[in-house]
Amino acid sequence: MYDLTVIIPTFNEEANIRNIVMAVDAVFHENSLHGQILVVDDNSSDGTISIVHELKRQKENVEILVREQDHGLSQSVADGFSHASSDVFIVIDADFSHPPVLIPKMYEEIRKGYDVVIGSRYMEGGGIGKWPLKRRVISLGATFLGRLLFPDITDPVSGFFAIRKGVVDKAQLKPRGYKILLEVLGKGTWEKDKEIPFEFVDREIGSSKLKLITIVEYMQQVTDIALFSFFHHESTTWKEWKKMFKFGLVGLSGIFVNMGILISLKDFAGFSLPVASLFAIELSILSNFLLNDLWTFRDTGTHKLSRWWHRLLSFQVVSVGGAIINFAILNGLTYAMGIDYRVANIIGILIAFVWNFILNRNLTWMKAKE
Ligand SMILES: Nc1nc2c(ncn2[C@@H]2O[C@H](COP(=O)(O)OP(=O)(O)OP(=O)(O)O)[C@@H](O)[C@H]2O)c(=O)[nH]1
Ligand SMILES: [Mg+2]
Repeated sequence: MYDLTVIIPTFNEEANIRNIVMAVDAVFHENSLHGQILVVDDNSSDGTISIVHELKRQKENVEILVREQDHGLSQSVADGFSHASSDVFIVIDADFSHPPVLIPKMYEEIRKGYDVVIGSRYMEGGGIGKWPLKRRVISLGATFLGRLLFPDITDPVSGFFAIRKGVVDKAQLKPRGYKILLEVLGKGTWEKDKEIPFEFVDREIGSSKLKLITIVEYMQQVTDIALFSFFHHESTTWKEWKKMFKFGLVGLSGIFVNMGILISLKDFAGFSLPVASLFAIELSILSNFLLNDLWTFRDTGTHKLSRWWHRLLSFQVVSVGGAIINFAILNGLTYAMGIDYRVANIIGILIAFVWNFILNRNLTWMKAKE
């Protein structure tokens, strides 16, 4: 049994593979680590596989897994997890983008009790070097989406990370695309994470395999993890996302209440449109309040701290503010910027929604003080 396994996914890396294996092995020696090197190759057509076989003859801690089906970086890393002979896995690119000298530090943090240790390009001290604009934008977009899921992690899509075996051994990973770390964070079992800054180094040799399809796959992955987390995760972040979702459902129900009352009062009770509409708006605000009070924010403990009519008053004021925002954005975008009024209204509704949620969350149903 080894102390740790360094997993190196490869696809046509004949120009780098020898050097990276040697560099990782040298780091093991310098730090007296009993480490395994597991190359997971997607049946490269160049000399990668034969070079690793040659290295394997010289070093008993080198292993190779050649995959012939289900080509893909994330799938390869996930296969690496199940073939590793240790309880700590560190994933590193073959092209020297990730500095092998950080391996002992990552291992040490795992030993200290962290479940996941991430090499971060986006925290202080980290960096992405001289990436062209397009790559920067794609990477920032991907990181931004990832951070919605894991707001405390600066680089949830890093390709350089260490995990304890227990994080993934029972996880139902659905690996695809490039961002295996996000899948591990989303589906794995872990509590403590730590990030270590590093400067991403652009590959000097060999070619990049990033394709546009990876962006589409990534969107699917984010959606999938979001759904999974919604039902399985009980962290503070996810509780807030759930509240926002419920708040949105209540908002939708309000549209039906509003329409129902408007139609009944106008067409059946003979009220004039302005009067019917005022009643419809006010009654939908009241029904939204009731549902949010009894359902969305039931678990906040606010009920013990404030009177119901204080909450109602606060909700009422915030809702009027939201309506004004909606009104101003709809008219502003339509008249001042010439944007289609339907698009303008959707933007107005979304911004008013965020306003309503944030203010009601923090004023009407403020978190109970612990
Ligand atoms: N097994 C396997 N490894 C892959 C695959 N695609 C990429 N890799 C490896 O994963 C690591 C990262 O891939 P890169 O092509 O360097 O991706 P990148 O860092 O985003 O792009 P560049 O550095 O610009 O090439 C490298 O070690 C690749 O050899 C794949 O489909 N299967
Ligand atoms: Mg690379």
